[in-house]
This record gives sequence, structure tokens and C-alpha cells, in this order.
Amino acid sequence: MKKKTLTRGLLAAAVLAGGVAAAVPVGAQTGTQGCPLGALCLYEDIAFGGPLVILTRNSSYVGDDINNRASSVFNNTDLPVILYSERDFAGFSICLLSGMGFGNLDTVGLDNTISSWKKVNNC
Ligand SMILES: [Ca+2]
Repeated sequence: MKKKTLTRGLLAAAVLAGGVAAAVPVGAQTGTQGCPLGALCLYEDIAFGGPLVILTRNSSYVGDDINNRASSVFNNTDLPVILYSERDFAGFSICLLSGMGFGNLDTVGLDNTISSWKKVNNC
């Protein structure tokens, strides 16, 4: 009986830890919107809010967690990046300079559509 209770307690702790990690206030850190150095960050909500997906390498597919969901983006890599509406670097695309973000991808026609991205030397 005691063992069972302990197991349940650990499970609750694990779930809580996961919830805290997902709830990091990405907008609280000014300048880079909570995006680590060297990464491209895709946020599910506008204004760098909601769940955040951190990507450090060119992605022919951004993954199920954020595909067709990103509503804001921040480029904290050292190069410009091109964001694409389709997988495999296809479809509609826009370039985003290093150290810059789009707080609302709807303003550039890419709300809930980004599926791939890659770094480039120049826009
Ligand atoms: Ca979204």
C-alpha cells in the first residue's frame, strides 16, 4: 500500500515537472523571446507565446509538434533563415534575419503554415 502511494507521488511529480517546462514564459526574456542562442524558435501562439519548439538544425520538416501551428517565430541563429509553408523547403517562403522575429506570422502570410526552414548566407 505504501509502495503504491509512493509510485503515484513520483508520477505526479514527473507530470508537474513536464508542465512547468512547457509553461516557460517565452515572452518574459526580452530581446530573444526566450529563444536559446543558435536556435530557431517556433511558438504556437502569437507574441512568442504558447508552447515553444527549439530547432538548431535546418529542418526539411519541423515535426508534428509544431507543423502548421507556429504563429510567431524568433531567429536566434547567426544567419538569416528562410521559412517555408511546405515540407522540403517548398511552397511560399520568407526570409528572417538573424536576431529578428515575427510576433504575428499572419502579417506575412505564414500563420499556422510553416513546415520547413533553413539557414542561408543572405536573404
Ligand atoms: Ca498557431
